[in-house]
Amino acid sequence: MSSTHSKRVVLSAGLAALVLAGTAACSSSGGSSTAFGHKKITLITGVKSDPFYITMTCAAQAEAKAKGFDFTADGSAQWDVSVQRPLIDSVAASRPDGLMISPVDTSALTPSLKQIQSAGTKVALVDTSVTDPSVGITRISSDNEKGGQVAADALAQQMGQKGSVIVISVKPGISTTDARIKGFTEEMAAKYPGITMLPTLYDNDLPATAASQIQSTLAAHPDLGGVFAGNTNTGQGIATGLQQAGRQGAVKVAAFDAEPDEVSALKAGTLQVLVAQDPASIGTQAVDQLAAAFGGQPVQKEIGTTMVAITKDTMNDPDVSKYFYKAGC
Ligand code: T6T
Repeated sequence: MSSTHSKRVVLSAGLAALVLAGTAACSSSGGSSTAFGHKKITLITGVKSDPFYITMTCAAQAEAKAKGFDFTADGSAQWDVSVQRPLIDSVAASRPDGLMISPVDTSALTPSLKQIQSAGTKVALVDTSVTDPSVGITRISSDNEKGGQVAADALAQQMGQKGSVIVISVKPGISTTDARIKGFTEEMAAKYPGITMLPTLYDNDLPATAASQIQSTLAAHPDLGGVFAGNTNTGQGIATGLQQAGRQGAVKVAAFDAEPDEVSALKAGTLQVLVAQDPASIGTQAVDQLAAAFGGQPVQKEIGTTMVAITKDTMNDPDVSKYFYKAGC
């Protein structure tokens, strides 16, 4: 299996909307389904209602249809191992030719995934991954650590490189959000001595919890200068909490993702920076890599996809707004 993982940094026009372009898949042309027989792909996402995963699902579904594959998608109702496990167990029973999955934990589900892989299903890890390197013929995601660094630089600029900052994210043990926090905190420590980091908080992917946490933080630290939100629901909750506290705009926020509520909060000035990913490309490229595997073609072990740091000044640029997530296909 070839393994290339290269990135290009492209600064778009206008205020620095930083585009981290991913690698391009080197999968085969794919060919028609007759070349592979009638293949079946199942997608299990982290949270079914999440616009990041809805955008990924829509793109994967379109690519699978174009290649003549059967395609089914499902996802957890919430970010929880006990909720995702039954979905994985049902895949073990149905034995699709390909499984695309965003595991909600870096290790708890690995035995089930190895069993599915051993039974002949080709596994593509999309967005999140697991620690065990033997799982997955391909791993496709943003460079989340780099995304955390980009968020730190953008937030520090918004804050005038001084003041206190808090990170609020989902829960420990998620490969993507853990990497973002690592990139963010290390960048802040290395480059911004005038910025003080408060202890990280976790909201279990619940906006109401994030809203409550940011208000409690403001009560304890009235001079709070900035917040890093690790994903969509956290960004939504922080925007709500700041509005409820009357501190929107005064406390600067960099949030990962670009789902509709976050985009609205960016436009309203409640959030200042969004680090958008390209879930559509993750979904499309995962289908392409599975098609290559079905056809005995080379498969790319790791693929990094694009991220775009967006501000209110750049959000109306079509080359930027094309990264906004969908709430439906
Ligand atoms: O940020 C994305 C995804 O990359 C992450 O793994 C989990 O949260 C999201 O789905 C957004 O809610």
